[in-house]
Amino acid sequence: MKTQEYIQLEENYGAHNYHPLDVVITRGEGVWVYDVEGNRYLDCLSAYSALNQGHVHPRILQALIDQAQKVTLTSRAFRNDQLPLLYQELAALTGYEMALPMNSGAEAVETALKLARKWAYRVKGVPRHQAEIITFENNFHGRTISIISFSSEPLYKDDFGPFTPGFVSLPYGNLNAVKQAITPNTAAICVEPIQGEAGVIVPPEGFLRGVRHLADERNVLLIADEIQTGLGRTGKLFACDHEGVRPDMMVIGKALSGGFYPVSAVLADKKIMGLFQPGEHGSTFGGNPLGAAVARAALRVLRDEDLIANSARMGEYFLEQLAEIPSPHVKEVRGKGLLIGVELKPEAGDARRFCEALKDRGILAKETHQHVIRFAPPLIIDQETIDWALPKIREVLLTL
Ligand code: IF1
Repeated sequence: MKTQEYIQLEENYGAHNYHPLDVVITRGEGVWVYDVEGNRYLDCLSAYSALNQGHVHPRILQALIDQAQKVTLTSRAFRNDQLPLLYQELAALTGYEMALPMNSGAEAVETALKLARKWAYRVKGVPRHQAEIITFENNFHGRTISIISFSSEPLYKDDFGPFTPGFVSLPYGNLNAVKQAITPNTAAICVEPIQGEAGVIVPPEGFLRGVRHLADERNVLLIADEIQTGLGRTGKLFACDHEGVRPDMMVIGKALSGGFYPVSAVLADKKIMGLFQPGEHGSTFGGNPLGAAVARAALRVLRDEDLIANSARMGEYFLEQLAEIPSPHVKEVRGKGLLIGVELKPEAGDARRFCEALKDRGILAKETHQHVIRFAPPLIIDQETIDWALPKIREVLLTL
């Protein structure tokens, strides 16, 4: 079948909850993907940072195959021989004493919010069901009704009320607003260390440290959503590491499985994670041996191939080169590591047309919020590949 035939099927039978580029991918390998007509594209989205290790990484694929031939799912009613090892390896890698495994990022965020509320009632002494959680405008933490209840994006929220109460939304990066908003009922502050979906918004230097200090001072938990920014994406293991901040709860997902299988987790020390009692929380697939084996391999690849350092090096180079393009359309180039946003001036029109032009030149990137083109290739990318892409990106930014 040809591209248009696949598109027609998708349009006829699939919900239209996305507006994808008209490229039908049939194969992926490393930083490259191939469409049904055999065209090759550089993947500059990495499935929103789930593919830090690149497409179909052979070591993770082998771990998937090996485990799939043994046992894939035991439920948590019984135990399996992969989850304990993932726990141990996550603790060794991140320094958190415990983990709770889920599947999607949203499920892990919901888990963290539930745990923060429980901590508020059982430890801090907040009156039951009056816990408040501080979040930030233009956040993105997932698509569940509780999470979109504190979204500031009408598109994600407006038709889906009534909303879950107990959330306070503040201007991102505004430390004084946080200071003013904390009350005796504040359980936690939930923050993306860099706002990915909002357009790769990097907060002012010191913001995360300031939030950490306020949380300590006012007996409030700090939850960092590193589902997109974590596991090497910004040139450090976690984006919080750029400011030396250690959240009370770290939420991870996406690249935790190298794009092979939905695996997410909440990381915390025992004094917080130990609050969960048997039966209070869970999920059918959460902690399954197949996902655990895949996640173990994905973390091994991150370490063994030194992808965090490569992300820092290649990200610095890529951002520097993009910033030097004298495009009349570009307002700002920003980011950390290989999480880069090119913000266009409003008069440049919709960033989508730039992404369409990039696609025609063999580069797949995604616009976010109309004016920002996100460049987030797999962390395995090398300078030669970046140098292959730059003239094409330059041509689009200079000639459109
Ligand atoms: C979509 C956005 C990115 C995330 C952070 C939690 C989640 C995500 C920081 C939830 C997921 C994905 C979801 C996907 C597109 C993509 C996205 F555009 F939606 F916002 F990356 F920026 N925290 N982000 O980025 O994880 O439940 O999806 O596993 O929903 O369109 P999930």
